[in-house]
Amino acid sequence: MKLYYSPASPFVRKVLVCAHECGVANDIELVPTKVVPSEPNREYGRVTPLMKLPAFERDDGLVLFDSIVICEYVDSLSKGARLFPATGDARWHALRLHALSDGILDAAVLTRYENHVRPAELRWKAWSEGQLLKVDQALDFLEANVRDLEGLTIGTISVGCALGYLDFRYPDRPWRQGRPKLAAWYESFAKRPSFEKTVPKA
Ligand SMILES: N[C@@H](CCC(=O)N[C@@H](CS)C(=O)NCC(=O)O)C(=O)O
Repeated sequence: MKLYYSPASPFVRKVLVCAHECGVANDIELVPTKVVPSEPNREYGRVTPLMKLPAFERDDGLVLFDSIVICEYVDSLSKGARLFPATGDARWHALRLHALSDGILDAAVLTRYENHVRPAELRWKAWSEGQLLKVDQALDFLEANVRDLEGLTIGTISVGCALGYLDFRYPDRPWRQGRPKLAAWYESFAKRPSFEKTVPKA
C-alpha cells in the first residue's frame, strides 16, 4: 500500500495518525509528492485526477481519495483502535467534528495559498478575511462544545490535526487566546505518540 505524501499536509497527517492508531503505519509505503495548485503535477495527475494530497494506492492498484475515504479504509484494516463509530449518535458526533475540522483546514490551506503562492498584486484581502472568519468561528464552536471532544475517533483526530496545522502555518494567529478549554484539551491530546510522530515539517 502506498500513501502519496507531504510532511506539511494536514490532510496527509490525518491519514498517518489513523494509520498509527490502527497499527498499520508500517504496512504503508510513503511516496513523497509535490503539489502546488499553480504548478499542476501532471505525473501525479495519472495517479489522481484532482492532483491533491493525500492519495492512497491499495496493493490491487485501486487508488482512494480524499483523506476521509482513506482514513475509513485504514480503519477497516485496523489491528487496534476503531476510529469510525459504526452507528448511533457517536457516529454523527464524530463525523460532525471531522466536517468542522476539514472546514478549518480547507479555509486555512486556501488562505495560505492566497497569501504565499498567489502573486502579491492579485491577492484579495476581503476573501482571506472571510476564510479566516470561518476558522475563528469554528474554533469558538469547539471551545463552546469541548465536551464533544471525547475519546479517540476520526472526529477528535481531525480536530487535533487542524489545531496542529494552525500552530505550524499560523503562529502569528494565537488560536489558544480566549479558548482555554480547547487549549487544555489539545495539550493533552497532542501527546499521543501518533501525533508526536507526525508533527508537520516544511
Ligand atoms: N478534501 C481533500 C483536501 C486535500 C487538499 O486540499 N490537499 C492539499 C495539500 S494540504 C493539496 O493537495 N493542494 C493542492 C491543490 O489544491 O492543488 C482531502 O481531504 O483529501
